[in-house]
Amino acid sequence: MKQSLTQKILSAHLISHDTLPAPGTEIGLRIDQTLTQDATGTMAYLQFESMGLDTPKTKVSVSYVDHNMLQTGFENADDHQYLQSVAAKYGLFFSRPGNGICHQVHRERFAIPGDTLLGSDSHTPTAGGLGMIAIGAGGLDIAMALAGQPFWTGMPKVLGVKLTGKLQDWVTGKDVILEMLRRLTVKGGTGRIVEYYGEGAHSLSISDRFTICNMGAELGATTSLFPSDEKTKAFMKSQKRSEGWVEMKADDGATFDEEMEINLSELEPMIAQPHMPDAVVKVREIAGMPIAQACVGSCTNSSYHDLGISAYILKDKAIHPSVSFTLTPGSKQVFEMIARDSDMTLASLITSGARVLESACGPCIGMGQAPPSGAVSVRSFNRNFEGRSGTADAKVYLASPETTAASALKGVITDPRDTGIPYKFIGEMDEIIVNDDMLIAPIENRSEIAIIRGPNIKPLPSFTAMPENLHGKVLLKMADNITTDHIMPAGAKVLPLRSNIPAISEFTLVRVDPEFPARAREWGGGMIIAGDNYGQGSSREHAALAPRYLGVTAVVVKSFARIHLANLINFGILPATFLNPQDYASIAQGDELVIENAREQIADHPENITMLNKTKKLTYQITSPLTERQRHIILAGGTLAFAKQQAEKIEA
Ligand code: MIC
Ligand code: SF4
Repeated sequence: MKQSLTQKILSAHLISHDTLPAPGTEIGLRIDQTLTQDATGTMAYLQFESMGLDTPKTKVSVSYVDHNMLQTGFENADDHQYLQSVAAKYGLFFSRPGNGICHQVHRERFAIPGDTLLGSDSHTPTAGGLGMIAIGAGGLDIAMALAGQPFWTGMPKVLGVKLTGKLQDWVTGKDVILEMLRRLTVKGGTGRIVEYYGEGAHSLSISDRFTICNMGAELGATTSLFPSDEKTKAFMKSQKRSEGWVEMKADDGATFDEEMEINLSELEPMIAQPHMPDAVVKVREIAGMPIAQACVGSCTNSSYHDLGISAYILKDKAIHPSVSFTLTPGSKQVFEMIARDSDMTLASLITSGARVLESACGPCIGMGQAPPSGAVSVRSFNRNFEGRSGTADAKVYLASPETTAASALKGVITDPRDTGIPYKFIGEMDEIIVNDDMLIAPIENRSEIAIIRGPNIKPLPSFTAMPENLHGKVLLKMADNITTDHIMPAGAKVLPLRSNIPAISEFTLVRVDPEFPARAREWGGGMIIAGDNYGQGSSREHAALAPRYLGVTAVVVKSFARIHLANLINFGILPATFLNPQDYASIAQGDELVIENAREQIADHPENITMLNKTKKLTYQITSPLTERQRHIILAGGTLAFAKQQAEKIEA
């Protein structure tokens, strides 16, 4: 049978079945590599530690530090020390602060075509640009993969995207993924792996491929990937990793579950408007809008190409007086290359007045560089959720580095084709300085290594099993597209508390309702109601862990985003959707809800659970998308509790 590339890699890693089952069936995959970043890593390793193993079972596992880098107090630095000592103790690679953003460094130094990667960050699919199946997940799933457990997920549909034609000058991979978002929306990729193929796919530069796969996360896709071809080979050669290259592609004539086509020749520069990555229009439709800030960087667009083209646009010119322009090299490697190349890229950026930041997530996650009140900020990033920039009423637009730099130059949103600057192709460098001094490799003899736990590292909370009856009030009712940035905000104030659940839980849902944590405490926990695509965005398991800590027992919505759904199950919160979506309208905050014989209902018929609204005297049917395995997890009170139960059974 002719296979897609996705099917080839999935079948080679399938543990749960002999052959790939129908879409939707739960599958277990063998994981070759894992990555964590500091904001999710501390929890992942606290959980890994609690499993009592001494070495990871994966081929390669890397712990990065890139999110929590402001260090305005001891918290960030405590986390870094903890992570470095855990990596040393258990034999993981440790990427030191300053080495770069996890997804940029991982593609440079570790990604391998045909392998699987699981990362505790939703943009892990970036590595798909190299022909790898790379999936984002919660920290606990990473801990389980480190322990040699399979990664469980629904068998995705494969969406084949045939790319034809060739990009015009000034049009980029970012414009391709923005077009995908315009067509499919932030829900369009749910339950799917997006596989790009065709002549157009091979014509795209390697950095364009990474950008497209990175922002496939915004489509809600499980992951995205490109074939591994001559350009992949050249990239790996430049990284001195030629031995890892293999050609990988779909068989000629392979069919996909779903198909679509994009003619690259017809694309123009695109831009996503506030506050969703799918609110996409052509740049020319809104050109002329004054801006106060422009930022090039983030794991989407901080490659050598992205900085090089920004420098070229700004060469010998000053940034517009009303604009603050920040620029982040995605890794130490990129930083060094712009400092040493023959175009004097870094020097011309400094001349133009760019504010060059250290290699980290920075403004993308609200760690500094908040824009002025009500201002427009154009960013080459991947997310523009309300308030994420650190300024509640800022208006963030997402575009290519080309559009971002052109706008910084002109002071207004500008199509790069309208600057009058002649086009110049800037690719990745063939000759790269490869220096892994900031990557600490695992050592053999680790028994004497002690783990360092500063005061910011708090023990994991433990949770009890699901009670017989679930009974509680509706703590909050929300609309569609609630993001994990709503549920558990990031930014300079909250991010440092990622390894301190009691402290961070005080920020749960405050973006939607500042009274939420107090109410949850006063009412002794309760339930959450929301609309479609609940929990889209980040992989942060704190968006499940903190509500659980505050006593949330069930989340009933119209539909879920994939990673958040898995995180809820991992922490023993019952996730469910309305069998009759109209029922959503009849529930209000404060209503008293009861699921009688919850344990029995979940064990016997999770697809049809009866829930009573005692306040309105109504009965609802809700459905929980639980597999057999997940039912046991929910009943036990979460994945860790379940794993413990299993271990006790084996001992007994
Ligand atoms: C993000 O972009 O939202 C983050 C911060 O990288 C998150 C992870 C986190 O919340 O720590 C992600 O995308 O998973
Ligand atoms: Fe970091 Fe932003 Fe990428 Fe998340 S999206 S990993 S915060 S750069």
